[in-house]
Parts: sequence; structure tokens; C-alpha cells
Amino acid sequence: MKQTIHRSRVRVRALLYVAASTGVWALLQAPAWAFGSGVTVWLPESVSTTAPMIDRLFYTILAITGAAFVLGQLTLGGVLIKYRRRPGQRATYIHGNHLVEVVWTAIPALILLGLAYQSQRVWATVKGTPPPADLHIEVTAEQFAWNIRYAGADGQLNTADDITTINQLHLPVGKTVLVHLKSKDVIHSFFVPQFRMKLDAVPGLTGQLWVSTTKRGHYEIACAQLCGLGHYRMRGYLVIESPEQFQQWLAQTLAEQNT
Ligand SMILES: [Cu+2]
Repeated sequence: MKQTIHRSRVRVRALLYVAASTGVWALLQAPAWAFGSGVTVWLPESVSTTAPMIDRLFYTILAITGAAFVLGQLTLGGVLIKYRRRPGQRATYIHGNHLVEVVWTAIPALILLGLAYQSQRVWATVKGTPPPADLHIEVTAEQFAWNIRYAGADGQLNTADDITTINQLHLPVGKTVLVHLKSKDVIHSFFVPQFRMKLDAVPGLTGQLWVSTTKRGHYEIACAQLCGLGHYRMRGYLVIESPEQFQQWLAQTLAEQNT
């Protein structure tokens, strides 16, 4: 009688354990399913050509680590139940198993190599030589604002006819933009979550980041480095619009600047 109760308890515990692990696994996988079906659950929407490849890598790593977690926990639970203390059973001393050790070292090593290869490809695309740009802009961070500079009629930055704005970044959709990033004072960080793009603005250096926009909309530019007391209000506004609207906005900004 006692034995039967004990067994059913163990069974219930095992079931609970499996249910909990499956729940955690499902929770981890939810974003990957959502990504597959185009729903955004975890990450903000993506509006650049490189964002989907970064997301894919992120979700691949999440799925692999999620599966490893669940497998590891299930194995641990299974071993605990199978080899639990039983009356009259003595512990045995074992010396390990070479084959098993080789397998569980080789498989993660291969997975890591695959991930490293994939990461390197994404990195080379995002951080390697930028593609030819349709538009060059200069962004200079300062405590606590973004100074944005567009080339004027001469197509050259840092000349008398430049168009400048504060915290207002407009970009044409479907174009490749090269951002030249500077800082006037301390280290800031230019971050647009929808681009999956972040770059530190370091005084004395000019950083470069490129982006090809894919979707119109209103987004925010955050400073991702604690840059002083006003860091919390260092926020820029990004508008991605049609090339015609962009040209119109540029002309309007220039007219306002000249008056
Ligand atoms: Cu800042």
C-alpha cells in the first residue's frame, strides 16, 4: 500500500516536472514562432535590411539554448527519479564513459562553430565595408542632444549650405544612408532599436554606421550610454518617409533655416 502511494507521488512529481519544463521551453520558443509568422512579441519591429538577419541569429541561439536547457533539465529529472534511493539498493562506483564525454563535447563544439560562422557573416555585413550610400549625414552627439547635419546643394558635408537640425532625423525609405557619428563632449551611443543598430559616439573619433531603411514610420533615437545628468532626456526623433516627402522636408527645413 505504502509503496503504491510512494510510486504515484513520484509519478505526479515527474509529470509536474515535465509540464514545467515544457512550459519554460514554450515560453522560450514563443518569439521564434512569432518571428516565423511575422508577429513581433519580444523585439521591436524591424525597419532595416540587416535587422532580420540579426533577429534570425538571435532566435536561432535562443532556440538552441532553450532546447539544451530543457534537455538538460529533463535528463537531470529523469536520472533523479530513476536512481532515487530504494530500500536494499547499494550505490555503485562508476568511472565515467569516454564515448559519452566525447559526444557531449563534440556536439556543442560543432554547434558553436556553426554559430560563430553565422555570426561572422552577419558581422561582416553589418560592420564591414558599407555599401555605396545614397545619402551621407553627420550626427554629432552632445550633452544632451543629437545635432544632425545634411549636405546642401553642393552634396558636401561641413560646408556653408548644410542643413542642420536638432533631434530631428528624417530618412528616405528604401535608401542606403551612411551616418558619420561624432561627439562634442563625452561618450554617447547612437541607438535605434528598430535598426538593431548601436554605435558609440566617441570624442575625437568619427564612427560610421550604415542602414538601408525598409519601412515608413516614426521611431526614436536613444542615447545608450549614461552620459550625464540629462541622459534620460537625450532623445531624438526619427521619421522614415517617402523620398519625395523627405526632399520636401529638407527644402522646408532649409527655408526655415535661412529666414
Ligand atoms: Cu548621451
